[in-house]
Amino acid sequence: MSFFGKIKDALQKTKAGVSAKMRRLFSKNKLGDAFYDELEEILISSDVSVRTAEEVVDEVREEAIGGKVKDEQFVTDLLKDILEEKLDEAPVPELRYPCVIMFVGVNGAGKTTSIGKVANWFVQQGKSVVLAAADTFRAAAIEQLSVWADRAKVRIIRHEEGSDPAAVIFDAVSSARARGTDVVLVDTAGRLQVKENLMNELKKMDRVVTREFPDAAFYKFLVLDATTGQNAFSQARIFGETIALDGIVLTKLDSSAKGGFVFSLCGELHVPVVFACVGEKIDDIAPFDAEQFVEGFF
Ligand SMILES: Nc1nc2c(ncn2[C@@H]2O[C@H](COP(=O)(O)OP(=O)(O)OP(=O)(O)O)[C@@H](O)[C@H]2O)c(=O)[nH]1
Ligand SMILES: [Mg+2]
Repeated sequence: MSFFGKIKDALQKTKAGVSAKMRRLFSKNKLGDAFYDELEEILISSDVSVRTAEEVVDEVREEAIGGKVKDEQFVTDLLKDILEEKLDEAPVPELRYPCVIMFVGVNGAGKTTSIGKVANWFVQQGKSVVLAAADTFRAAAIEQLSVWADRAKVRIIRHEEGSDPAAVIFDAVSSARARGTDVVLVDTAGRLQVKENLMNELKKMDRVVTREFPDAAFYKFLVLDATTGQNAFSQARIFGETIALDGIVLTKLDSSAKGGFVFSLCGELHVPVVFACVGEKIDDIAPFDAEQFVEGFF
């Protein structure tokens, strides 16, 4: 199946849900307060945040006041446009090279797996890549990343389990600078947003890159498990308070995610989704496509 097919498939459950609910909404309501309340409910039940759902419904209401809203198809198209505009509020940055991309996120979000896929994607774009195994918390994490380095056929910089992650990053960026490597992908240990010491460790890693490789563009991507719904949105908000986030990698879209929180990520936090992942294999990844995502959502 093509990647687009997989995304569509992945969001199919939501699609079925949203369109069926929209049909019901139209069959029993005329435009009015009850209609708009229920429309808001439909969005919220698809993991759109309350604030974004309110904004979206207000926009539909404004169009309706002008007497322009006619039928179900019209409202659906209007909603698609409004939601796509939300995604456009956080445009994906044009990547500059050389660059360092640090992947952060809570435990099990899919950081290590995504790095393997992203490494392979960059190789396919003709870029040279090195991985930094800065999740030194457990030996298994270093081994796991090494397996992905082999699969993607890229270099990896690794230290002993328990060593300082900042030292791994230091070595990786020094090596990249010396060899003229295009992309450094940094794996980090999963951390809960509430653990202050772990969040401080992220800040330290952040400083090492800025200091040791000032010529490189430096991006921080938050990896979010799409199946966690609105919780993913609050993770983004809290991580964003510790380090400036440049992008989101959305994982597990194959596992019945509703995906509505993505509109809030872009519309409220202004952090773009850069990559979308739909499985555990190396090519189960593609750059995020706003239009396609919105189509899949309905
Ligand atoms: N179905 C599915 N599974 C995924 C996807 N991405 C990652 N996984 C799985 O999710 C689990 C966790 O992935 P990891 O890459 O180890 O996650 P992590 O964020 O590095 O985890 P920690 O290092 O423990 O914090 C693994 O079993 C992956 O195979 C995806 O897009 N789809
Ligand atoms: Mg990991």
